[in-house]
Amino acid sequence: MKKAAILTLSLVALLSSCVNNGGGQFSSSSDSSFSSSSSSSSSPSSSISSSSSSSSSSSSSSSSSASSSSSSSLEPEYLYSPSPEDHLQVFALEMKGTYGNSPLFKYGNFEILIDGGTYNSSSIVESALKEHVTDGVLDMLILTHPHSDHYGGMPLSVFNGASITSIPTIIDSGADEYSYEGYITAWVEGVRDTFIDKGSAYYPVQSLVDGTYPSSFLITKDLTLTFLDTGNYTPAGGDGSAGNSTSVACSLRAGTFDFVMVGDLPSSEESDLMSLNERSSFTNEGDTVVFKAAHHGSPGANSSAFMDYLRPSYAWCSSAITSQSQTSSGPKSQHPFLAARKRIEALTGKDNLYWNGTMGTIDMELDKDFANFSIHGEGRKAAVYYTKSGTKVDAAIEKDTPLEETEWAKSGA
Ligand SMILES: [Ca+2]
Repeated sequence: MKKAAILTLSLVALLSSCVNNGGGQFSSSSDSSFSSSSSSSSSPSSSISSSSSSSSSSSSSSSSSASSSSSSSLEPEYLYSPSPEDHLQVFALEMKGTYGNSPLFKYGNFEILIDGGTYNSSSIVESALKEHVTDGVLDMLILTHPHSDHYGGMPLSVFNGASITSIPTIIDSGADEYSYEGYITAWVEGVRDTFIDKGSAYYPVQSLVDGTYPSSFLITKDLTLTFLDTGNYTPAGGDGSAGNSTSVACSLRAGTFDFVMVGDLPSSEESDLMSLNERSSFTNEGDTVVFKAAHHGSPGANSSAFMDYLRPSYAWCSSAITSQSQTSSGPKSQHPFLAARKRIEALTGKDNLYWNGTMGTIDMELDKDFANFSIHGEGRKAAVYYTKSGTKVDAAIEKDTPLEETEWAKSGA
């Protein structure tokens, strides 16, 4: 019941938020229970679109004042109108405490945050939002799955502290329930419901891959966010106890670059993703794939088969160095584990795998023509570590260093 209320609200919210953005509305690719009780009089168009061609479909609502645009011959409407100098920046935020994951994408005034790391990382997330979301509108917020190293660093206070006044689109794995109460209070009731009440459109990811809504969000003509079916998403309003397996998988295409992220998806579910999605459904032959290592570089993810399927040219790992990560003989093995690194590097090469444990926040950037790609670290601030001989490793020296060239990796960790 609550689910239905939220979804109905969401529909209205999406329509109003799109109007506020000056962008389009959505086109439903099939009749849906989600949209049935809506009273909207707006006509459907296409700021999100199905990845399988045909866009302008009909709505189940009986729109009385169908106006302007719903012919398939028209240009699709995009969520964002870019300025000439806009270019893509990706900030893989430095994390504190174990694990943690939080990339922030920024294209002009359009931002997407995916997860927020652990509670310890909240000040980093808040600072990043303050610095980069200058219009107060965080355009999309995605929580990949209901684990605290993903939602813990982005409680409501973080968004309030960063003066985020609206989040037009929220997407998560679909869980309303989880055994850990913190998920309900911090995420479901804390962030999600609060912003839905303020007008956010909310999509459980299952509704983006089962035909209820289109699977792609058209941000600009060069920027598209596509959600990939894994066959393992939590039904809307369900229990998220399957955890990592329910992780949201998506790919952000920017020109000929594709940023692929699958949360903490384990290898068996990577296989499910491969069987359900042709690689060509989200990336073109010859595109450059940039991969966020699955599950912080866990050996139980990032399978060789998945790497062969994705064929990444670059990858980054998101996890933190902690005080527990040292032994008297130097760094000890932790995420990202060597077995996973080797499987990723079989495709990227050793020089193109990066880790924000040693680099701090990783800044990735494409120029405005989507031609030149660069990766730099801002420098590790959250942690210190020592070599086997007890020498403190200077953060500044390793800020741009690929993972296998760091003192950490050279120690055998
Ligand atoms: Ca914005």
